[in-house]
Amino acid sequence: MTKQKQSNGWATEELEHLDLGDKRLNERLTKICDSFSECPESPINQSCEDWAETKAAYRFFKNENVDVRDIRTAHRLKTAARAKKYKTVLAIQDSSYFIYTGHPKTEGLGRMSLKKGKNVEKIFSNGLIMHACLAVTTDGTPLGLLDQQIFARELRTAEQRKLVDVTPVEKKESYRWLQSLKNSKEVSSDTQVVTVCDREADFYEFFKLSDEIKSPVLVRANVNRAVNKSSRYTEKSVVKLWDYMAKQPKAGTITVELPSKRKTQHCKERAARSAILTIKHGSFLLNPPRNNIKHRSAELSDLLMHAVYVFEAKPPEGEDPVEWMLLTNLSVTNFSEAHEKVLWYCLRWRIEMYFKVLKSGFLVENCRLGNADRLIKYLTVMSIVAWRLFMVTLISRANPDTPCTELIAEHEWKVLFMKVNKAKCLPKKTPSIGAVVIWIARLGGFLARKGDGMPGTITLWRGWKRLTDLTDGWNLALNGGTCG
Ligand SMILES: [Mn+2]
Repeated sequence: MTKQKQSNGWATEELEHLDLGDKRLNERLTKICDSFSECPESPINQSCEDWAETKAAYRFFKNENVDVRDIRTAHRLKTAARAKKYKTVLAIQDSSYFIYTGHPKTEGLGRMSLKKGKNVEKIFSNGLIMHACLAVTTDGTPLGLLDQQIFARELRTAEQRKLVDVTPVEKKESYRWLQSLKNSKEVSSDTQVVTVCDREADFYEFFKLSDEIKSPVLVRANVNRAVNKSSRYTEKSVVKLWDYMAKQPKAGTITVELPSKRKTQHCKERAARSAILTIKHGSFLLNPPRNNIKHRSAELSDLLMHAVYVFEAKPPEGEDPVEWMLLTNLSVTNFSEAHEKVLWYCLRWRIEMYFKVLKSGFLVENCRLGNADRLIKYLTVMSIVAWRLFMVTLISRANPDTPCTELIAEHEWKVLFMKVNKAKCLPKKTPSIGAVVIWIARLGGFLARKGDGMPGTITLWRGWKRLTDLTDGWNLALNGGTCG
């Protein structure tokens, strides 16, 4: 017999606008989300409670009538509603590769080249690209996805690669940045939505669209382009962005704590250190690229942009100086406006953490669904579950005083309290999210000693899983633990 579980209802609420065209499908997805959020790192068959449920989950991902866009829309609407409560929300875009090389039977995956170094031959892997736009408050709480695209890359021929300059942006893979910018604009109301991207989004069309649809962006500069050119063909006395910004007066300094960095293909190792950074800001005209195909048919305008240049004037010996050039079309006229942009850009890291939750935490690359369409559905669903857990982790840091009933059910915090505190009586007041998250993490092995910092997402859901086992027991033996 299947035991009836008391769900805390987050999935029911999150998917309230879901319309897959069939009530039973809606209900099935809600159930799947609940199951996955209880043991997100397990394969489908272990996440689901019994064989019938497992079969139903597989059937759901196989069902061709399920349109992932409907799932995204439901989550997007809720995300937009959450965003409405804030004056400013950051829409952080980034792409990540999901590798399914070890699954030769999976159909429809794109080949991606993962070049290992100059002298190494190209190595290809099979996989999918996820481009996501994560809404985050300016104090760092993730609100959900405002946009998501998951697709298999089409390999370009050598001929196509040569044609890059003359390909209109709509035909390039970089179009996904524009698409997400448009889609996140659609949901904004009175809230100011600022799109934040890394160097990949530093291209003229992106800034141009941002101006056109009045949806501001903050992007790290990638190209040391000539700026303030008086005409498209000016050659003489052109000034490059970095030189131009170096000449601006110093606006102030900030001290930041740099986390340690592991060695990667592109960066050397770095020990954690505290760095004093100089901030400069300035405005310039961003000129359209000379070889843009659209010059043929349209007049491309210069764009008024603002740059915030942040650099470490005196790095420790042997260390690379920290340096960021940030570009925005929001006006930056003083130190505090410049500093704010730096803080916003620092929150871009949230999307990297989010992808990490999906990959190293939820192990979504281990999923063995037989073709790309099914994997895309699965990744879409897991993305919502991952956001939920990620948010719980972070909200406990940003707003620890919120009552915990915003996140978990009454019976859950009660069981948790009794277990972790080995107590016989319950407190009269609902505990805060901050307290509850520490308790959940302690179930997951977190020691909560001085200096342990805040628990990570992975420890947290290990605790979450144990809590689910415990509340199952609680459901069976209700009416315990109340005293006068
Ligand atoms: Mn990126």
